[in-house]
Amino acid sequence: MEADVTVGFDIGSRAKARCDLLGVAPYSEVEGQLTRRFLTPAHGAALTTLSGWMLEAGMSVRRDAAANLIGRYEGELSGEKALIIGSHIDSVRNGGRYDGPLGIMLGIDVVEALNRAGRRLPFAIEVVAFGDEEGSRFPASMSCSRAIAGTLDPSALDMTDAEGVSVAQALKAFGGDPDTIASAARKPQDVLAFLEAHIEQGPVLEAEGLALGVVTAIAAQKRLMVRIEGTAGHAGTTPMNLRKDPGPAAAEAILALERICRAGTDGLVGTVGRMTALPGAFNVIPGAIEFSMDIRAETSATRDDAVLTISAEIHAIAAKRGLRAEVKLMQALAESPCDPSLMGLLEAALADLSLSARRLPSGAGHDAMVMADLCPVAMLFVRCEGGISHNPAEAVTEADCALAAQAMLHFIDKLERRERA
Ligand code: HGY
Ligand code: MN
Ligand code: MN
Repeated sequence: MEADVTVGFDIGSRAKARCDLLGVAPYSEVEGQLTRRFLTPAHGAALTTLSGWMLEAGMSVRRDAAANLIGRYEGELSGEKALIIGSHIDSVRNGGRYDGPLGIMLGIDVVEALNRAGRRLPFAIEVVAFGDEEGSRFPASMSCSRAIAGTLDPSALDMTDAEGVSVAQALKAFGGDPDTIASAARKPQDVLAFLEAHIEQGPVLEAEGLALGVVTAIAAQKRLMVRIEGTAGHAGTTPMNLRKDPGPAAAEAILALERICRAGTDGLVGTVGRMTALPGAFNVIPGAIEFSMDIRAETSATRDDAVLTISAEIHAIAAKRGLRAEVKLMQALAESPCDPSLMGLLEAALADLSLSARRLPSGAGHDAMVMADLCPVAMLFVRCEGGISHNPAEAVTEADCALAAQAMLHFIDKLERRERA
């Protein structure tokens, strides 16, 4: 089937519409915005609706022990190794509708197009909705793709959310099975490749007037928690020169992080996304300040140098003020290159559509960087308005989503030819 034929439904733009449909309650925890964290009722509602769409598209559907939703479209023979197409269904707090879900919906659209054309391939296709890519509920992220890749550290199940609920407890309540989570791991011989379509979450494609891009590699990242401890005290009676206040120290530390990252190279970026003063009262000098650090660069070496430099400055700032600082590593993800031969197939697919194949790195993390431990991976970027993401203003066009679906069908054509050669 030449991929450009109409397939009986608006392939690609339907994918966008479905992301919009899942952008509101009950698929969000909060009225009027999209917050869909791992193992919440909103996550469950989304999996129920996605299951129906996967079945309609001609797939069988199952959930694994890690609460991944997996649709499977068999190849010519059953039990064939699979091309996995997928992305994450969870969101950041008050996030956008397309960061994650678009890659799942495009996968469903592509399978439905094949199914409606009665087409079977020398490989199966699986569409996967990973439940925890953002790490917006628990401190670590990527636990679902790690479970599939067989790289999940069991200690991740002990991590707790702000209410003290552990991943294991939440998983059990959700219908997953922490005790058999190792069963979610796929064998490398059962997986042909992983393809993730995702919004770029950056400004490059839009600035160059391009709808789609081919990802070369995904940046290395580290997540750390910093705690600076002083002495809690009365805000009214404690003279300024007698305070052990961690607040100004945290401010100095965050300015140091900004200075070090601004001066960096290799795409170095640093972010403090979460900060808490404890005990957190108007009239109490904080006893401690806790804040998160998200440090990324195109290579782990640059990332690690920056983490060491920033941590040393934090300890020096604390010492100068007679305070105590702790910097705790929560998660490390190494940079992850995409597979050159799959990138070539993606570029050829874009050429079929008379689209230039802009190669670009991803500063954002993706499940693809974890799946790369299991199989060769490829990522297709879709232009997003203003490069805005992790923000309700995140936007894509129907036309670009339709082009992405066509590119994925052409990619599959080429993968089929390669597998039959
Ligand atoms: O943080 C990231 O880069 C991704 O959105 N989880
Ligand atoms: Mn994402
Ligand atoms: Mn994201």
